[in-house]
Amino acid sequence: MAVSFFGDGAVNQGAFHESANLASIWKLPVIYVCENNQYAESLPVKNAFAVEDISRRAEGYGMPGVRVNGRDVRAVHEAAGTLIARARRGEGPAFLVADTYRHEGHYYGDPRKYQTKDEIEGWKTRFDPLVDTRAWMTETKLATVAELDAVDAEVIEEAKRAVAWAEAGPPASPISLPGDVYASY
Ligand SMILES: Cc1ncc(C[n+]2csc(CCOP(=O)(O)OP(=O)(O)O)c2C)c(N)n1
Ligand SMILES: [Mg+2]
Repeated sequence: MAVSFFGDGAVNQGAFHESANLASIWKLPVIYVCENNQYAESLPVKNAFAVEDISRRAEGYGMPGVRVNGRDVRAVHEAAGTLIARARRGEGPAFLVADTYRHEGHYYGDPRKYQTKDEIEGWKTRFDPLVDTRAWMTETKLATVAELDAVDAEVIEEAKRAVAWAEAGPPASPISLPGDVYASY
């Protein structure tokens, strides 16, 4: 299986359409996952798409298009599971659109003039995947608060170790930059 993640902005690039078409013709086991955070840099989705539901784009490539609440971990898991099983049966690729929202700027220091305060505050009251999943796991006794706190602490330590390791290493050579961009480089 190959799973490709990209934003709503990337869906309007030619590369997406060419890839989706070929993957469908060749029945490749690919899941295209669009994280629709409502903006491509500062361009609102409503100004960039002629369809309200981005997952409808899949129709043109003869593959299933599924729209899901991207802030509901269980809904995403279920939708992805169905599409992955289908692809593993050799039935070809699928397009999964996970609706979400951009809670931080596109870049550090982004003044975010393209979002209104009301919109930002409104989205804060909807699902929060981290908070909601945590609550669901503890309420259904899948994990205890202490176990989840331990996972959080472990991840923070791992990230700190990775940063320290990177900072202690030599600067990367510019010639190595395309190393993970081209398969045969
Ligand atoms: C091939 C290419 N074209 C244009 C850009 C300039 N660019 C950088 S981010 C961006 C918008 C991306 O939108 P989206 O995929 O929704 O990501 P988000 O802004 O939500 O992180 C564009 C057009 C780029 N980096 N690469
Ligand atoms: Mg986006």
